[in-house]
Amino acid sequence: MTPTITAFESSPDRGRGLARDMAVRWALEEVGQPYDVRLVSFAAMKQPAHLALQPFGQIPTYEDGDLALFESGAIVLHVAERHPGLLPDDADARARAIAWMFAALVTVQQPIVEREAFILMERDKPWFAERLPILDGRVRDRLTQLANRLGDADWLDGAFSAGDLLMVNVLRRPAAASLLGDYPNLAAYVARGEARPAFKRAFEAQHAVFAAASAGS
Ligand SMILES: N[C@@H](CCC(=O)N[C@@H](CS)C(=O)NCC(=O)O)C(=O)O
Repeated sequence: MTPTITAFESSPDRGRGLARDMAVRWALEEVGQPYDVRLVSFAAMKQPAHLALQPFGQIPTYEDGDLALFESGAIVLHVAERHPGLLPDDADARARAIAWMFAALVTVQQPIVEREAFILMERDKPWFAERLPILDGRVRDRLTQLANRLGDADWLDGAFSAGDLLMVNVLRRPAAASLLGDYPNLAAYVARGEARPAFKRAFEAQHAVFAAASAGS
């Protein structure tokens, strides 16, 4: 069966490939699994039909036969477990790749998303100028630690894995990307991820939704 994922009908990122269906699209492209996309509006995401698939009223979701999944990381893991290419065969290496998936979505993404939300929601607050360097510092701590671990390797632990896919995707978020100039090996790591043909296909597919919506509006 061809799985169906959900994505924004009208993405607030204006086609920059930042919405989290990007990770799912990229994983499906990496393993060569075709997929359908159901576009949803913000209003539809909060309706019972979508909430039955995604209890928090968000995208992406993934449906394949009787299986319905939410959480981009869980979907990427599911895809990686069922197709060769995104997780090593060796059991220990596989466990380490999965650890990097968690590291990306929890340890690294958390301060990045916090900085992002702060800039978006609190820019006009009197405490903005004082607090921003604190949140910058938290992102920089993680980027420094990650840069030290990556060193001059191409990927985090041997061959490209679902851990790299999620990590690159997290580092593409503007709150991290804007600081990457100070971390040349991380900037090169993200560029390597974005140069993968599967990434490009996923990006173009997501961008096409934005382009079509813009042409129609
Ligand atoms: N942890 C979730 C986060 C999903 C998420 O934040 N989705 C955003 C788009 S990137 C969304 O649907 N936002 C709309 C909303 O929360 O109302 C995942 O990784 O799937």
